[in-house]
Order: sequence, then C-alpha cells, then structure tokens
Amino acid sequence: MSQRTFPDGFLWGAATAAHQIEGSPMADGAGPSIWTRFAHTPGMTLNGDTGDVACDHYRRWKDDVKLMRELGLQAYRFSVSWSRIHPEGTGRVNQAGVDFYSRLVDELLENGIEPLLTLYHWDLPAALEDRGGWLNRDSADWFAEYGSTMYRALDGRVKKWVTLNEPWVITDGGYLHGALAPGHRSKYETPIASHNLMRAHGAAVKAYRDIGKHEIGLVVNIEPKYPASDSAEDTAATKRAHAYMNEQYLDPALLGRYPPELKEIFGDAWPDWAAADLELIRQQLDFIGINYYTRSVTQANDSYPLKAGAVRQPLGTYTETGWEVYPKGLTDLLVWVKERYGDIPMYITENGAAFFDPPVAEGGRVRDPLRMDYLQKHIGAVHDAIQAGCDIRGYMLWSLLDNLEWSLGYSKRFGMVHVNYGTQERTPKDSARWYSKVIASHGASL
Ligand code: LGS
Repeated sequence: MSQRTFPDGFLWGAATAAHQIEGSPMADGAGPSIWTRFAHTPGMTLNGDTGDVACDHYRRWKDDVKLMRELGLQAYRFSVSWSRIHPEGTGRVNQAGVDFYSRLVDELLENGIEPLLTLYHWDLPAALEDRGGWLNRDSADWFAEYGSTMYRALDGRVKKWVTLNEPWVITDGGYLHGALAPGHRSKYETPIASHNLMRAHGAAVKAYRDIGKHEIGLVVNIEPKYPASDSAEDTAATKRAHAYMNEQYLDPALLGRYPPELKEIFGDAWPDWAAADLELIRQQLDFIGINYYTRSVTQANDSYPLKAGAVRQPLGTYTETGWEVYPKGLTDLLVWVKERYGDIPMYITENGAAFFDPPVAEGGRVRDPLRMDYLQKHIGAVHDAIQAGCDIRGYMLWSLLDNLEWSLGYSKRFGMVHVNYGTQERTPKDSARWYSKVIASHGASL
C-alpha cells in the first residue's frame, strides 16, 4: 500500500445534524420545526419514525464528545436547531437553547475538537413555515437575524461556520417532489424557494462580516454526471442534470449568475431575477463544503421537469440506500470545482455510506467491511484531488452515529458508531477503529 501524505493542518472529523441525533425537540422552551411536524404527519416517514428521541444526543452530548475524543476526532460538524434558539423563528431568543450549543462547543474545545457549525440543516421553525417559509422573501432577513444571534453567542469559540446544508436537497425534496419537509410539490414554488435560500445565504454571510472574525462557507451536495451514451439526447440531459444539481447554487454564490439551463428546465416557472438579488447572493466565501455520496450516469427520460435520470449500472456496487459506490467521481468533482470556480478552499463536509450491519457481537464488535472499504477508497479519492492541486482542508465522515435518516427513518445506518435505539448504547464499528488509525497516522495508514 502506497504511503499517502495529507497537507499539514488537514482536519479529520465526523458530521451529524440536529434533527437526526438530538431528540427532545421541544425541550427547554424550543419551538417545533417543520421536521417535527412532518414526521408527526401520518405517511410521511418510513414506519412513522420521528426525531422525538433519535440518538438522545440532547441529553447524552457530554458522553458523545467523550466518544469523539476516544476516537481521536480533530473536528466535529454539527448543526443548530433554529427553533431552539428562536422558538417563533424570529424575535425572542430562548437562552436555554443557546446555552445547549454553548456548552457543547466548550466541551468540544476542552477535548481538543474543532467545531464546524451549520446554521441550517433543514429544520425550519414551524412558525416560519406558517408565514410562507422559504417562499417568503423575508426569509433572508429571518435567517440573517438567527445567524447573527449565533455569531454573537459563539464566534471566536466557533471559527468555521456554514450557512446552509445542501440547498438542492432542501428544494428538490421539500418543494418539488415532496419527500422531505415541508412536503410541497410544485414546479412553480421550487425556483422561488431556491432563490430565497440563496438570498438567505448571502444575507447571513453579509451579517457575519459585521459580527464574526473567522470563516464562513456554504455546503452543497454535488455529484458528477456522466452521459449514458453519446446520443444528443443523453448529452443534453446530462448538461441539464449537471446545471440543476451542481451549478444551480455554486454559480450564483461564486459567480453571481444562474446557469441558463435552469430556464430550459423550469420554463415559465423560472423568473428573471433582480440584479440586486444576485449581488446579495454573491458574497466572498472562505470555503466551500462538499457532500459527496455517489455519481450519476445520466440519460434522457420523461421525468418532470428535468427530463433526465440516473441509469443503474449492472456491474456497479450499490449501498443500502441504492446509491452507486464510485470513488473516482469525488476526484473528478473536486477537480471540476477548482476548474470552474478557482482556488477556493474546500472541505469534504460529508461522505459515507449506509450498509447492512450485523448485530453487535459478543465483546462489542460490529464488522462493517463494506463501509470501511467505501471510506478507504473515498479518502483515497480526496488524496488524488489534493495531488491534482485542489485545496482541500479536511474530511468529515457522515456520520459519527447511526441516526435518523429523514424520511427513511431509522432504517438506514450511516454511523461509524452503532446505536442501539432501545438502550442508546453506542458501539464503535470496525470502521470507527479503522478511521481512528487513519487520523492518528494523518492518513498514512490508509
Ligand atoms: O443524512 C443525510 C446524508 C445521508 O446521505 C444528511 O443529513 C444530508 O446532509 C445528506 O443529504 N445525506 C445523504 N445524501 C446522499 C444523497 C445521494 C443522492 C443520490 C440520489 C440517487 C438516486
């Protein structure tokens, strides 16, 4: 096995999100979020699973930080639940909510773990959904207000901030196809929600420059799109799919414009946006966070409204969520980001896989060779991108713990640590022990 070197200061960590691990959604004065409502609506999640308990991290946070330290993590990416901070979404601050995250950050720092804080990982305060949510143009101000509350409370102790996690998933899942909260299904709403999310991103970065002194960025989920054939139809479909997922958010954030394919995809549902909006969206960013899981071999089809979709690869390996394992796609993608947007620092803010894990064996062992193999190959792909000149500053494994996979409930396990949802016992899987060694050797043992 060849020896690999990662840059000095490259951060090794793991990621989670509030709704997926915390539980106790209404504790200590919090307000409900759209995910609490959505999960409590019959038929919206697999088995009716909710985040009421999840990994009980809201009460076990101290033990979880201890676990992170034992694993040797250098960084931890987590998200803040907006409705714990502003139960009505704006205005009144719920100090108990701020204190929860403040204590968590202190504990991380005391254990030598750098916090990466995501402001929005999908759990909009329900009170704001009642005012139109991301369809309301005021959402940019609401988000900047909430961001400012957090910057004032934590900037300095938190030095790496993320505005939004995966705006594409928020709108494609929440506004176009309805599989995710708030469960809308409208081609006409989707561009408006997308645009307002990006205005909110811009407004929150702007507010950060007034209050914060460290780094702020945006996290996107992107995946390379390869044409299924060289037909004109598949080539055009691939271009549309690429613009829709990979350029829709990075282009306005970094270049101040939208790719022209969006008009082709959305037709009369895609408005002509005001130049002032695009100016707000394009802010100086300190880094881009990339969430990578799979690629897509794309062909033309009659799906609405994209008219493109992924073709299953007969010789491919697939994870439990049905996503193809394709490590080279991560290298291709990172090189593409560098080529299109220039030398912006990047973090891998999520990468990982759900596989079927056997039950915890006697002696507390969980063998998960497929996850280990997935991680090894993808971290190798990150290394290849660094070799190709990409400025990659860290890798956050998704996820620290098995957790609530949104509409798929507890059925899919992404953790390097097994969670017994009956007892809340945590058991590091083989992949966690392996990852600890990778961290301790700064990637040399890969
Ligand atoms: O748990 C989520 C992970 C799991 O897989 C996390 O909260 C999200 O930020 C992120 O979206 N996550 C995730 N994404 C994989 C998306 C792959 C889509 C492939 C679709 C092919 C049909």
